[in-house]
This record gives sequence, structure tokens and C-alpha cells, in this order.
Amino acid sequence: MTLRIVSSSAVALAVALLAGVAQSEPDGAAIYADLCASCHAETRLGAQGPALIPESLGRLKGEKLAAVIADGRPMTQMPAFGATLSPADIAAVAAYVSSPLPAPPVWGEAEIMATRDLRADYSPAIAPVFTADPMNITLVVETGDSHISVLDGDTFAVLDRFETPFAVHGGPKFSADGRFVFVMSRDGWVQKYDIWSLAEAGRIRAGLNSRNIAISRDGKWLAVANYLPTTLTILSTADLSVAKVIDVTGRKGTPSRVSAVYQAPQRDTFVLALKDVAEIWEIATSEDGGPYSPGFVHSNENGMEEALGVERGLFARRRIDVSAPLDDFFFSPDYRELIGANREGETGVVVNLDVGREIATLPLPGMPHLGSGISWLRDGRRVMAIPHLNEGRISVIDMEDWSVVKVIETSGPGFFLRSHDGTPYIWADVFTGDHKGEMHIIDKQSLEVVKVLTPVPGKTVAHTEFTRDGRRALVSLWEQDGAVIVYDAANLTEMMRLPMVKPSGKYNVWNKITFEDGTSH
Ligand code: DHE
Repeated sequence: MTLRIVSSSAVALAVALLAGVAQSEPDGAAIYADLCASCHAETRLGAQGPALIPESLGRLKGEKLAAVIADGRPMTQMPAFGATLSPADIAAVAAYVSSPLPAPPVWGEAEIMATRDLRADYSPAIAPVFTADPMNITLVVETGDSHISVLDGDTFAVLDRFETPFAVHGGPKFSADGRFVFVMSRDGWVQKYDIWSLAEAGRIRAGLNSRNIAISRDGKWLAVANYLPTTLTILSTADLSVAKVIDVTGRKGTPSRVSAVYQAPQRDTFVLALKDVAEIWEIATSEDGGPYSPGFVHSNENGMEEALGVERGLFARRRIDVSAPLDDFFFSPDYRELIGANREGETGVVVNLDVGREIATLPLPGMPHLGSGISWLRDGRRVMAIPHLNEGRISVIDMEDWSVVKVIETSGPGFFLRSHDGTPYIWADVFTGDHKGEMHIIDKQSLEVVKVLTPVPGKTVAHTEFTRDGRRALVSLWEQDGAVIVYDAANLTEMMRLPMVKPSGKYNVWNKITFEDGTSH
């Protein structure tokens, strides 16, 4: 009896001690569920934020990972938890996200197809169901409540407002006739919307953590760049079925995340930026391919494998070796040259896609954001401008001799540059810092800042889009209780405000389908 009493007290003591130990050691999984899962998903496979598993964290380990959790990531949605979590809490959650999943995620054709949801109530209209100019429609992505507003580009009336998947990122892509638009969310959902019918046609989850999409020149194929899994998913635009899932693996067998995919119309290809291997990939988007497609002979060593006929036809691949991985691209208007940068580096490289090799380097410090670059003609020469994500500078580069023409100083780091053939100005935002919300108006010829607009001091004001004729500039008041502010693009006066819920990017059908000078890809 006594023995039993002593024994049960000892057990109670041991339980209490163990509970104490458990309490003193933070539970990474519980912290994750509490603070991280809402953006990165309970499965850790990513949603608004990227997947947090070893395969996607790559080299982000140990102190570097702890620093991201403590300090957040500049120019992303990742907040700083240093004030909320102790160093031990941070170490625990870092260890948790660095641990492998019980089973590796599989997201192949079968899994993707199982998510396809074609709307039973959708029937395509035979003509636009509205009287507005279909070529001057502008879409406004409202990230605050996951919707897109469809604007009449002449009157700015809202023709429709439809729900999108959560956390849309990158520019929606239009079919060449401007009728359909495809929208992608960071957790890999792709939505097809029929502008003429003002109705969604369907959606499918093409990846678990995706970056952006591109449409082929003939409008038949939509490529989805994925971080997780390390694939490029190609969908048929007609019915959103999977045409091909391409595993992205470098020459030496290293799998690579796809940072972005772009349409190169003159080449009839998709061009892929790869995050983890020093290669650029080009994928043919037609059976026969154009003169620059991967199936044709190229006068370079890098193209030899394909030139010998190893890969030909639709979705044939060409690899171009580069000196380091490039995760952000800008293209010359003829798509013969690609300017690439790695956000962590200090230089950019120019790759000639015809010969398949680097032909020049550019000084590009301060996290250049090439994806937001624009180009135009200045004194008869084509120049390009790119913002820098961590300093108030815009680099202007001569695209003939690749010299730096000017570094324009602004009042803080900006995200987006926009212009239009019909305006003499570039509109450059300031996204972070004390001068957040200042929109710089820069003369395209003198390269001087001619005016700074501050529509709502202290509030984020970013991303400009123009009407088809370039006479009006639409700017996002990027707040939950936000607006699209419409300016007269010539005299720079405000004309009206359209209430919107945290509007981000805006996309004019005509400007996008004609690759208008001054718009991004
Ligand atoms: Fe973007 C476009 C990459 C963070 C809003 N962004 C792009 C494109 C790339 C890119 C490669 C061009 C793709 C296209 O349109 O087809 N963005 C990145 C990043 O690597 C970065 C810095 C980190 C990340 O988390 O991915 C990043 N981007 C952001 C944001 O934090 C922004 C401001 C808010 C958000 O919604 O995520 C943001 N990115 C945008 C927008 C575009 C974009 C609105 C389309 C601009 C356009 O005019 O086409």
C-alpha cells in the first residue's frame, strides 16, 4: 500500500516535472499554427506566403532563417516577429519549418486535374454583353478582399466585380484578342474569366506555390511557373486541362524552382527564369516553332543538344547556360535580348537569346526589379529604366551599348514603373520608407523628376496604368479602404477617385495585348 502511494506520488512528480520541461521548451508546431499557418497554410505547402518546407527553403537555414522570422522580409508581405516571439520561440519555429514533411508533396497531372472546376453556369456570349469599348477595359486587382473590378476605360464605370482566388500575384494575362483573361494566385490557382460574358469560366490548381503565368503567342497554352513542386505546368487555355507538367531539373540533376515565365511572342516560346540553377530555359509553343524556336539550329554551343534534334516540336526545351542563376528578367522589344539579375547580386547580365550566351554585364546594385522595367525611345535610341527594391534610385540604361545613361534619385524605394507612348512621363512610385506614397513624374527625354504627387500623405500609393490612349493615368491608393485615383496624364491633375479594397495592379486590355511601350510584361 505504502509502496503504491509512494509510487503514484513519484509518477505525479515526474508528470509535473515533464510538464514543466515541456512548458519551458517552446513548441514550434504550435507557434506555426498560431502565427504562420494563415499565410503559409497548415500543411506548410504555401498559400499567400511560400511553402515552408526544406525543399522550398533552399539555402535559407539557421541564423538566416531566424533573421527572416525576426525581421521580416523587405518588399514582401512577410512581417517581423522579433517583438512578438522570444529567440527560443523563433528557433523552435525555424526548426519546425526546416523539418521534412512526413511525405513529399506530389502535385502531378492527376492531382492538378482533380482540382479543375469548370463553371456549369458559364455559357460564352457571342458578343460583349456591354456597350463599352472592349479594347479599353481595365481590370483592377483588389487584394484586400480578393476581387477584380472590371472597369469601362472611358467612363470608369465598374461593369463587374468578381471573386478571385486568394492572394493574386503578377499581371493577369489576356488572350491575344483581349476576350479572355487568366489570373493566378500565389497558392497556384489559375482562374479563367470571359470579359465579353463578364463571367468566370473555371479554375484549376496548377501548382502548390506559384510565381506567375504566361500565355503563348497563339493563345492556346498557359504556362504556370511553380516554386513547389519544381515544375512548369502547361494548361490548355480552352478548357484548363493539363497539357504537360515539365519537371525542371538542371543539367547536373539539381531541381530548380521557376522564378518566372514570360511569353516571347516573336520567338514563339516561353522563357523561364530558374532560381536554383545557372540556366535559362526556352520552351517552344508551336509544333513547327518560329525561326528562333528550340527545334531550330542555333550557332552556339549551348544550343547544340537541341540543334541536333534531341528536342523538337511543341514544348521542346532549349537550355542556355549562364554564369549564375538569374531570377528576374527584362526583354528587348524584339525578344532577342534578355536582361537578367539575381536579387542578391550587384550586377545584371545581358543574354543574347539567338546565340544563347551572355554578351554584356551591367552594374545593378540595390535589388533591381527588372520585372517592373520599361523601355522607350529617347533621342532615337532605346533606353530602359528599372527601379531598385531597396533604394530610392531608378537606373536608366542604353539598350544599344548597355551603358548606364543616368541613375535618377527618388525619395525612396519603388516597386513599379509605368509609362505609355501617349505620355511624355514615367510614373514611379515609392513603396516603403518615410516618403511612402510619393509618386514621381519623370520626363522621358530629360530624365528629370518634374513633379512629385502625394495624393494621401503617408499612405501607400503605387502602380500606374494608362487608358488605351494614354490620356488618363490610374494609380492605386493601396490601402484596405483604398481607391483607384484617375489623373489627367497631361496636366497631372486628379480627376476622380473610385473606391476599391486595397487595389494593387491594374491592367488595360489594349496596352497589354499590344505590348504597349511603357507597360510591363
Ligand atoms: Fe511581384 C509582378 C516577383 C513581391 C505585386 N512580381 C511580378 C513579376 C515578378 C514578381 C517576377 C512579373 C510577373 C508577371 O507579371 O507575369 N514580386 C516578385 C518577387 O520576387 C517579390 C519581390 C517577392 C515575392 O514575395 O514574390 C514580389 N509583388 C510583390 C509584392 O509584395 C507585391 C507588391 C504585392 C503582392 O500582391 O504580392 C507584388 N508583382 C506585384 C504586381 C505585379 C507583380 C501587382 C504585376 C505588375 C504589372 O504591372 O504587371
